Amino acid sequence: DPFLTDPKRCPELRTLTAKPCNAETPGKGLAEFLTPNKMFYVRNHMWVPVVEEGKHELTVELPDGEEKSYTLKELKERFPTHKVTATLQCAGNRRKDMTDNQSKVTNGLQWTAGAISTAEWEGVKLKDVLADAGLKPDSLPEDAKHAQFTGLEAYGASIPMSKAVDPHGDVLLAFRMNGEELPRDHGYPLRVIVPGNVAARSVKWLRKIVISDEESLSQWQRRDYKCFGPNVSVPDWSKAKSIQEMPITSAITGISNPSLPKDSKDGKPISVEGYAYSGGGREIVRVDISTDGGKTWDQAELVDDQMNGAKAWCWKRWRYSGLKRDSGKTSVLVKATDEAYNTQPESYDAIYNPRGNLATAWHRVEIDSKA
Ligand code: MTE
Ligand code: MO
Repeated sequence: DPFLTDPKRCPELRTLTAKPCNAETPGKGLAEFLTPNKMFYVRNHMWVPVVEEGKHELTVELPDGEEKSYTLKELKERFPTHKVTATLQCAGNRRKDMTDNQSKVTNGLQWTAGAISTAEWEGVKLKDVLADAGLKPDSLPEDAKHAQFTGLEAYGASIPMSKAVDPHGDVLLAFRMNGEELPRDHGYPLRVIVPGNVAARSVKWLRKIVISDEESLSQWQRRDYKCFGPNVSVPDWSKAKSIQEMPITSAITGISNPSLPKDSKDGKPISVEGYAYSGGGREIVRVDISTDGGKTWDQAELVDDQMNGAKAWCWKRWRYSGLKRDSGKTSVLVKATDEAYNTQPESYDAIYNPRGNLATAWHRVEIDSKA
């Protein structure tokens, strides 16, 4: 049983599968800007590799076949370290919402809104290591189109070179998370962090980087993390682009009904909180809330947070206090807008896909008359 050596996990995580471990962040963890490491969602396709830090090496292979290897110690000593605050979100975050609202099967872990978390990552810049290995950003060879990453358990994925060497891209080879050593579940001793992109590209337990004219050949690059039209049930995988930058999404993570001040004739007080996130470093600029199923809208307050990085790689938490005017059963809705004025689709009708990826419709939580 290769899972026998997996680490112990925090009981507060909401476990979907134990072997491999897939567990989402509980509401308590989603309420904080930096997710505590022990409550950071875990998405493992296999077991957690057992690594001796002193023996771990990262190998970089260039298009001409030349290789260069680095020990952890060399990476830490030879390159400047940087801190980048970034949200990781699984392509399947909120998949259960798509399933429930379409009454159609989606194939994959039925995540609710907790396959997303935020941390301050510390490590060296991928672009610096690539330059040292011989890849100068101003004279990239023609066939240097993708940076492929391989983990110790054989998981793999890639990102386009433009992101890998972007001076404002903040791609890290990270060895620390929220001021602590990288936990085993999150890639100890070394992982890639690709801010703004789907978390599937942030390969854990990183052992090799290959610079290639092709994307990674792994199924996680060529199949699983792609999206198709709502009518397509048997996709031609080669026809769709792999998911990289994430689209905009938002979710309600808490609703409460303070009974003070006294309920007015206009309605019952209600407080709502949650997160909004957009990929590509696009900042969240507005969050709209409805407490009457979409008849009327108001804006939530965006919570200001401290972050490091060239762009807005993090979720924005928001909170709203208002009145629920409908006395009967209704729903609370949230939708967000980013700096490019991207917003979320109203329903899943037009974005359903059997893989259940990118479930970004307005988040809707039903509340009854007592709420
Ligand atoms: N890297 C390796 N080596 N193995 C994996 O299973 N899962 C990927 C990515 N990197 C994975 C991996 C996926 S799909 C996600 S969503 C994120 O890691 C999850 O990162 P986390 O477990 O630190 O939250
Ligand atoms: Mo994922």
